[in-house]
Amino acid sequence: MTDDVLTLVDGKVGRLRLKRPKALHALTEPMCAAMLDAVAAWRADPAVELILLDHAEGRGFCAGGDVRAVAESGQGDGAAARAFFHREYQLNHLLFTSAKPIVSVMDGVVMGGGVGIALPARYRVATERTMFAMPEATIGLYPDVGGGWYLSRLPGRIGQYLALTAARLSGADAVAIGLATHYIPSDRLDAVKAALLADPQAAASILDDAAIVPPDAPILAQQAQIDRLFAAEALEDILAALDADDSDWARDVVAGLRTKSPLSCKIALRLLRESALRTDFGDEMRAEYGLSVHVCQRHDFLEGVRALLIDKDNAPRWDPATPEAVTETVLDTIFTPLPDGEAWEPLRL
Ligand code: QUE
Repeated sequence: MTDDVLTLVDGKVGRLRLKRPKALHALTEPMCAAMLDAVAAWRADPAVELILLDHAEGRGFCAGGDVRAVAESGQGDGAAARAFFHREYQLNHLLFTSAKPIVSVMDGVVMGGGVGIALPARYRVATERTMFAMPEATIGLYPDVGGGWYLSRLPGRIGQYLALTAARLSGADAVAIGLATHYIPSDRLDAVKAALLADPQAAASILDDAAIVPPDAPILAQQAQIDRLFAAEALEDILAALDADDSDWARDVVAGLRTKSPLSCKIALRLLRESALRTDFGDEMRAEYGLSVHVCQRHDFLEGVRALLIDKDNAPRWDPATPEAVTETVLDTIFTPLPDGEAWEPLRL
């Protein structure tokens, strides 16, 4: 049981409301378990016609997972870290496969674990406050929670760009590349939610009517450069292309990219290559769980959480320290599927 998320039925709408404002609604294992139980129950309940996912108070939407707790476990036997990822990915998968329409309200910060619960929704509402990112390479993780699936399906090389640089997108950017379906000013959200509760069957038209044409999306102005400079399969070649480009944009991007974990970046590139070929989201979650089991006990993740979130010195000492030092052998180990009995499995319904 947890007070950090509200799960309730309001009329014909099942509501999931993140309520952990002191941690920007970052997901804990009990929060994932509570949402999983609720969505599983609503699945078989004809009285629930729509699922509405938002944050209940304070700034939103969701900063990710409780990576401090995950890293603490990773320093020991890793059992709690594995339990967290297993449950979180079951939630991601149950939302993804939900036959009932879901509305996610991506108002405010939407990072990492927040992306994993927002993007499975059929209707994904961005606002002028949306700040979307997959920043895991900053802390020695990689874009999980279905990140391989979503990022590998974005236009051109935008997915690789987002995964490697942790670039932040605006709400307008999110709509422009299909991550969000509607752009609705945040001052209309209360009225939109009230309308959804009153007539959930009309969700599509309620959202269409409330949406406005988004402002210009900066990502579209950058896309040609992204597609060209992130075209290579190898991290070393992407860095070389950025170094050889004399635009201010490329200089800024490569400076940021060089602060990320080289191991995380190489995991991300290989994951996106493999995920693009998958046809089943369950296969994605099984593959990512295998990666997470390996990565959550490795140096870079423990060091990244220390440097960015605990000591906040923002000076992680990555190991391997350079892209060249990340061998195919170490990647092969990390990408080795888990044996039967340890592998991820969807919630049995
Ligand atoms: C990269 C990340 C995360 C991050 C910062 C990064 C992440 C995450 C959080 C986070 C932020 C605030 C909290 C919290 C967690 O920050 O995944 O509990 O209160 O969850 O650079 O991947």
